[in-house]
Amino acid sequence: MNLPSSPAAPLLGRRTLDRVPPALRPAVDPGDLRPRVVHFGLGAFHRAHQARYTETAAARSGEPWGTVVVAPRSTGTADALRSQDCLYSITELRPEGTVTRVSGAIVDALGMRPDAARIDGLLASPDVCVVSLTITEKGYHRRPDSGALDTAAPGVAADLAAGGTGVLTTVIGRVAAGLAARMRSGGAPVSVVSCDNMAANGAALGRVVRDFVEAAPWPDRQAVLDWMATSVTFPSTIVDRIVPATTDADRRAAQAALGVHDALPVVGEPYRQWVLEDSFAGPRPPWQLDGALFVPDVVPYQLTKLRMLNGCHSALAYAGAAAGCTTIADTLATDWGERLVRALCTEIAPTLPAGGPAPAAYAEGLVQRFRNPGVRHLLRQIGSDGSLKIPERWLDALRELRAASAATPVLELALAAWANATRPGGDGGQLFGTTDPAAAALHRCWRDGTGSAAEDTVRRLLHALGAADLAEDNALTTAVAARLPALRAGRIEV
Ligand code: CS2
Repeated sequence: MNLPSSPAAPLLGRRTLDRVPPALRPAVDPGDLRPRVVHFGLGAFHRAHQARYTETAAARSGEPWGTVVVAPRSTGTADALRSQDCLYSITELRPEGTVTRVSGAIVDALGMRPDAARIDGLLASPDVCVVSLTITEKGYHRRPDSGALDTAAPGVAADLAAGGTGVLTTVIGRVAAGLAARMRSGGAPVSVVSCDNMAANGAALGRVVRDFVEAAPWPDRQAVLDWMATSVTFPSTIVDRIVPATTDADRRAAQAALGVHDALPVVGEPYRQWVLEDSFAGPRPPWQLDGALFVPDVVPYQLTKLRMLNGCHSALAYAGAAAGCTTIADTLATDWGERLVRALCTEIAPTLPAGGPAPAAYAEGLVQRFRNPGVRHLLRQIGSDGSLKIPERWLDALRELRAASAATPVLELALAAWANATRPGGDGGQLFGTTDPAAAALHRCWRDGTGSAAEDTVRRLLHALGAADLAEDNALTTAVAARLPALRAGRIEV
């Protein structure tokens, strides 16, 4: 039975903190912190990852690094967080049991639309020197072919039509407007840090923010661009921690550990890592005090993580769905799961630049992390937004390998598993319950067109991903199509 935890217990907050066992209380008193970091996206991942690093950095340095979190769309989580004085718990899901602790990293929680003026004020304040983002791949509104800002995307077009000021709907518009406000009020340097799973995520973010400024009807937009060139950096980063969606069982367990009711607990695996490009424009939290790594070039780490961890995640998500599994741990318990992880890692290893983690040891680590029975990471969660994730995770590696005439059987299997999962389900959604902003276009790939052969469908699907080059690779589309019957029958042949 999945009963929610009892809201009748006193709510977590500053006044009830004395009921929480001392060892589980925050490492810092949020009252001692100041707003110095503004973070867009207050999902579980930020709260379990960057917020954790920032809290430790503040605690160990004694510097007042507090984070103001901004909810881009709904204000429900921000309101709920504020009603707990921005305190929430993090539970580490260790194979042998759980460890829960309250985090005090967050000093305020705002809604992007209702609090637009406050956010601009914060972004303009010289006290704030880091702006970070976890808004998922779709929050960047990049054109799949060029990576430029898609100014025709409805949210972006609406923000530009609104003059790029006031209440905006996209984070990219809000960040651009905030940077303009910062330049106009003194222009203290600032670092804007993407924490989303994209190759060269710093450059990708810098590009769309600059594109927004260029398209905005501001008379001083050229001055904003010139100032950005000298005073704003967009360091690339690799964030890593497996953070499954919180369940009612997690909420009950957090309440049992804390003795108070936490409406917003997060859970995550014990492992966490953060690698950052050492190119900050001004002061930043000393995240290295919590193990973050600052390096001159993040590319080897970034591609290893994207192609190995995230690449395997997506492959397991779609293959696992075909085989009737629910979680990543379920797939690792099959007779093909571990083989798929190891084979995909071996296949893509030659595409990884030197200087990152050793591929074989990394693959071994993945098998251990994915096996963790305490982590209920739903394949549905990982499989969602595939049209935006797959190009980052698989397609560049596939291009490189095919250009070198290397065999790519595992990436072909992965692509076929994704294709299989894009079939329309009975309820009009995607077959296995995943969601995708391109779902309607993907469904059409199964219906439209002149040819009915599976190769044609695969070709159309690759076009829908913006991969026209791969769509024209007949050997690839034939190999992918040949995998579909087994997948339809729930057989994973690695
Ligand atoms: C996952 C990631 O949902 C997904 O697509 O692959 O969220 C993954 O768990 C994290 O990147 C791990 O750091």
